[in-house]
Amino acid sequence: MTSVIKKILPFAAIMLLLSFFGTAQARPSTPACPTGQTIQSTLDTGASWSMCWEARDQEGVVLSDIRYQGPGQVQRRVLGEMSLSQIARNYDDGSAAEYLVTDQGLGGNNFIALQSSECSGGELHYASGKAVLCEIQKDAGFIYKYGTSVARTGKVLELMSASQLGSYSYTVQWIFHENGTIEPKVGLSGTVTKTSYDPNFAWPMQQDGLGGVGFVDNYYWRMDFDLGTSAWNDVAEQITSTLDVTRTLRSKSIETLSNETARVFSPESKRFWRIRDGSETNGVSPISYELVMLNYDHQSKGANNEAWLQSDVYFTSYNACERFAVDNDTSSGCAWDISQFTNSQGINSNDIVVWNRLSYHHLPRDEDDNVIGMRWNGFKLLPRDWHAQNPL
Ligand SMILES: [Ca+2]
Ligand SMILES: [Ca+2]
Ligand SMILES: [Ca+2]
Ligand SMILES: [Ca+2]
Repeated sequence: MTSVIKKILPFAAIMLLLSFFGTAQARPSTPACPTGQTIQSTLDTGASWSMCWEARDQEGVVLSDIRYQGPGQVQRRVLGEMSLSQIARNYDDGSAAEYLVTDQGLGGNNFIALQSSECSGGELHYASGKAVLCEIQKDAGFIYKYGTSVARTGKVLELMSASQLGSYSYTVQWIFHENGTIEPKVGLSGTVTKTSYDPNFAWPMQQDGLGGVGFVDNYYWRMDFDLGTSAWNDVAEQITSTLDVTRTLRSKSIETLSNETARVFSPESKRFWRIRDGSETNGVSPISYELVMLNYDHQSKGANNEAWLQSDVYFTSYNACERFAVDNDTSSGCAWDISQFTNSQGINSNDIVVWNRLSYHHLPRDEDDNVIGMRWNGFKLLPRDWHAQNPL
């Protein structure tokens, strides 16, 4: 190596660092949130999460500019915005459908004021003077464990709000793990008010045979993935691992979703989806997040051919007025439901929004008399190749 090159190399390295920090400056290390709306949490391993939160009348607590940083790693944005965008309820007795997020709203007066005892060790956040959000770290148990001597435990960041809609209540949680996993959850509780003596629809709860009428809630989460620096270069992929005719070989295939599409989960083909960045890598592979379906046991298409119940996951091109999966405001030129949002616009290397639906059939039982034990439904967003090796 000539002495000239030896002199140039450190200079080039400094310029590279300068350009890196120059980029980092344009993209601040913590989200630029309105005053008092920032959440910044560093967990046991040094992994950290930062984001903004906002209280809306309809969706309740909405999170935005969500960024994850593994210990000693680069901080990267994961999501531009994430919300529980609708709870569509159909009673078993054929009563008119209810759209709880838009009809009643999870926020405003329907927020349940949280007690400091419910957030002990954490921090309460306020909207219009009411404590509506608990930010807290909790023990998460093992991050990994093998052999007799290798184990690591850690914490999770848990954000929790709760809403009272008539006699029913919904507790909304967002759980952020040390390893970058995000876990959105919603818990149903409250009291059963819709009752009937008709055993076709109601499960008897009183001595005279009066019972609670069953219903199906369809929860829809809206996730505006904006991976890395650019929100405009994300790619959605469907991955399947399908058995051949001999049922001895399981072959992987990856399909890029070129246009907006609605898809159905398939345990048989191990179908799942991921959003990956169009350019940023972990040094080898593109950074991405995959959708892990949980609580799929009640998933159903509904009884009335509702277009918005025919698929499980929807991939759309970002459109600001597409806020609610069903019963969306059409006055601003947007469509009414996700099946209409999904109208074949191109999404390959674009600003993508993912909508996930989970059905839950609540058939009351005697133990729901006189308060419904919490029933949780949720799923996970799991980093895939976010790091070139386990960051913890
Ligand atoms: Ca009873
Ligand atoms: Ca991107
Ligand atoms: Ca569209
Ligand atoms: Ca996006």
